[in-house]
Parts: sequence; C-alpha cells; structure tokens
Amino acid sequence: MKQYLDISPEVAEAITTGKAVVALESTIISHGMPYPKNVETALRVEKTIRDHGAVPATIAVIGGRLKAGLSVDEIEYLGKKGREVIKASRRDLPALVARKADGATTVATTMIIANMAGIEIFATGGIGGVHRGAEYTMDISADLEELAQTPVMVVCAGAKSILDLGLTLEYLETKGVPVIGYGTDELPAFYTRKSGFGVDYRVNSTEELAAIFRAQRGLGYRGGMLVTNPIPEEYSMDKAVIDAAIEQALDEAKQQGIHGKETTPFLLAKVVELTGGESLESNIRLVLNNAEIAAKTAVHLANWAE
Ligand code: PSU
Ligand code: MN
Repeated sequence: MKQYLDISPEVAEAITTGKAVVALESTIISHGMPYPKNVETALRVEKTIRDHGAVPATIAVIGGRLKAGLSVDEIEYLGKKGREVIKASRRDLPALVARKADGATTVATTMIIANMAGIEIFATGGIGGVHRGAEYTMDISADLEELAQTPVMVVCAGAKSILDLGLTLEYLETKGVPVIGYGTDELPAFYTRKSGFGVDYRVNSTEELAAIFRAQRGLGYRGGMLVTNPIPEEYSMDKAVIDAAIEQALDEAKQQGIHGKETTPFLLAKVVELTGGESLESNIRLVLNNAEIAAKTAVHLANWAE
C-alpha cells in the first residue's frame, strides 16, 4: 500500500526521527472555504503548528499519488481548483489512484493516509456525521466509520448542526469511539461552544489527551479518538443567527434535491453565503485553535516515555 504514498522530505525526516507531526485535511481547502482565503488559511494553520513545535503534513491526492506533506504550490493548486477537485472519501481512493487523478481528502481519507505515513494526530474544523433525516436517507458520513477503525486522534470543533448531533454521538458510542471535550463537558457545535449534548470525558490538558491516546494504543484498540475543542468565546457566533442560516440551507438543499456527497459542501457553502463573512472568520479562528491543541498534543506524543 505504501507504493502509492509520497511523504514530503520534511515530514519523512520528522517521522523517522520521532518529531511531532500533525496531519491536516484538504477538503477544507477545496470545498470548505472560498479562494484565496482557503489557501491563506491553510498556510496559517501550517504556521501555527510549526509555532507550537510540530511539523504540519497537509494531505491530498495529486496525480493519483497519496501525499503526506504538500508544497505551497500544491496547496495553491488545490485551493484555486476549489470545488472542481474531487472530494475524496474512503470509497474514492482506489479510482483516483488508478486514474492518476487529484482528490481533496476528507476527514476519513486524511486519517487513512496519515496512518499509512505513521502520523497519529490530525487537526481540522468539523467532522462529517449523521445527517438530519438519516433515518430515511441513511446519509451517514464515512468519517464516523473511519474513526471506528483507524488509530488517529482527530481534533475538531465538534460538528455543525447541519447534522443530527445526538445521532452522531450515538453512532460514535456504538462504534466505541471516545469523544473528549477539551475544557468542556458539552459537545461544541462548531460555530458555537455548546450543543446541549454531553461528551464522554472532559479533559483539561494536552498531556492527558496524549495519555488517553497512548492508553488506547496500549489496549490494542484499532479505532481513533475524537477531541472536540470549542471555538474561542470571542469568535463564537450568535446561536439564533447560525441556526436560522442552517435551517434555510437545509430547506434549499431539499428543494434542489441535493444528495450524496454534494450535501455537506452545499450546506457549508450556503451557510457561508447566508451569514456573510462572519461565519468564515469564525471557521478560520476555530481551525487555528484546533491546530494549536493538536500541535501541543503531538509534542507530548513524540516525547512519550512508557
Ligand atoms: N464539516 C465541516 N467542514 C468541512 C467538512 C465537514 O464543518 O470541511 C468536510 C470534511 O472534509 C469532512 C467532510 O470530512 O466534509 C464530510 O463529508 P461527508 O459528509 O460527505 O462525509
Ligand atoms: Mn454523506
């Protein structure tokens, strides 16, 4: 399987010498934000990770090669192509590799490629989950199955309420995925710090995040863990504003018959359109915040002594 993988020289050196490394996804670049903010943010996130003592490894598929660690030009290329790039979840990798095509990696595929490269931790904005109405549509993100089977810690800001957050937590419980609140007892809802749903454990230090991940490995579990880190108070949005935008986005998606892999990107873009730049700015801030926590945790993981 490693015959399809290219690790950048900097990331390869960090992995072989046991330095802290943090993986980053690329769907957030191509589908999650408009150009050029997406490229600017991707580079800022990489810088935040470096500033906290770790090496960033942005992950994507380029010309059919699975890439761990992108150059600035490659990030610019994906950012400019935007939604023309194929959004690649688990089921897409075989065809992209065989066709030598490009793909932007979701949480699921970023976990797969990070794990292949030997990277244990990954920072992003929000994960996919169980969509509202999934009891009829069966629309459940492959991200959840990946968390169940791939040993990578994912640091996010919870999930947007475009999803059914209660069902998402139930699914994760069934699959045995620990859901940690970083400094909170409540699952954050991406743009807001609260959702009304409790997490499994509240953890207040990055040392303890590393300890739980090491214990999970020691127990021989195959899956990963989900760390939910609330958006900083000063950047969080008004709940009524964001809820109204999400309801409208869901209505429009229904009217236009949006389904399958288009659903998440459609809803994300609609919410940004309806709330102007405010939600985009919040999105950027929370990703930077997650990058910081992931980098600090990666340093503890790299320095771990049994
Ligand atoms: N949720 C967000 N921002 C995102 C995504 C989800 O708040 O950018 C992206 C991530 O790449 C995630 C993917 O893995 O969408 C989930 O898509 P789907 O629901 O089709 O599995
Ligand atoms: Mn889906």
